[in-house]
Amino acid sequence: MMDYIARPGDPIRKKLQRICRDFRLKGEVILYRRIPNGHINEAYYTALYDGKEVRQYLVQKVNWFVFKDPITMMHNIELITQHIMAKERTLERRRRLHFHHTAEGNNYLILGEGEEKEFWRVYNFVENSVCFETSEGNPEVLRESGKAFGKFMRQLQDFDASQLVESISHFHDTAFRMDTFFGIVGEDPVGRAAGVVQEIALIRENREFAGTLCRQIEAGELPIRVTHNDTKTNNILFDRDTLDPLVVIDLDTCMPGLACYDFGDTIRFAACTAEEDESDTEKMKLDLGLFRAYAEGYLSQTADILSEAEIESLATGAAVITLELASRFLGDYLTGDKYFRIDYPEHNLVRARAQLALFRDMMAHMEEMQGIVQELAESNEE
Ligand code: GN1
Ligand code: MG
Repeated sequence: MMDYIARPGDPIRKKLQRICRDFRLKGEVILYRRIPNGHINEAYYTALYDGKEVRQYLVQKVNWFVFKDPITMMHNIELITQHIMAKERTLERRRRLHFHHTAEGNNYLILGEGEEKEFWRVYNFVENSVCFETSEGNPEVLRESGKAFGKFMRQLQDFDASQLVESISHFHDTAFRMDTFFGIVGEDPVGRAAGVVQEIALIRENREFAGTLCRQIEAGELPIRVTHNDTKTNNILFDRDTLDPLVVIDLDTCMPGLACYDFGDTIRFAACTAEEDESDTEKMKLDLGLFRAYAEGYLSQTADILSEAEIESLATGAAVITLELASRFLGDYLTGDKYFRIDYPEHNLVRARAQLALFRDMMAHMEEMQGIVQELAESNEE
């Protein structure tokens, strides 16, 4: 990763300096670095020096196209972080998310006007931490991630969900996502549908299955909880030396949802044999050893609070969310790549194909996944 020694005339440095000043942070920007993780927002590690001390921050531009009402979203985040803090009063600084405030008392800053408007926020940079873009085949990473996301949901058990406004409506409403996807296919706005007939057909064949969890919500079988909704392993910061999970980050989509989507999204992202955007779909498989490790960690924190139906839904959640994301990536490809940041022209298509390959493999191993979850849930009861 590149460090940029911040030079006085550099426009990014200038902007970061201005933002830091508005957040009442002392010192000059001496170093910054673009953080490459995430497909939506834009983040910079930023170091300030005030003549005595170097202080480090995370300065982030929120994607206004994706988050239509970021002020309300920041209010959600404030409530959530306060709730966690109130429970864990002795939490050391590295284990917390702390957002800075402007002189007006806002945890955000709006720069520019009209089409040029930008939404910025600043929070603490967690020193000596790492996040994982894949599990690197290491079951410990999965086990610890399971504990961290399980604990996160546990901490929000008694949080009044009615206080939260959905930052993106229908975010994990898979039936709605399917309707949206087939709407895009019908319109075919940039003329790409003819090139992805097989992928569309595979999603169509599984459209009924995709609605499974939505039907269970409607039937009152699955409770709505406050969930994270974006549980990739890169949304946990780990201690670089001990691999102890320090803090769950990226709370932008924290809102009412299903436990099994949170469970399933880490499985999708990290309990597999290749990265989210692997171009060789043969390499994209579910790894049942990693699945077990995550389920162990997750259930160690949640087995006593999840209902039987929720426990049964965990493996289904992995397959449903993988199919849902495949439809989102492919939908974005068919729309001309407006939502997810891409590194090359067919990136969203490659991502969609990788997710579809993983989905198929998950369906082929559904019974094994379910068996592992049941076995672990029972052993947690003992
Ligand atoms: C996006 O921004 P990032 O990378 O944490 C997306 C998630 C997807 C994920 C796929 C707000 O998350 O829903 O699962 O990409 N976030 C939003 O990697 O759409
Ligand atoms: Mg993220």
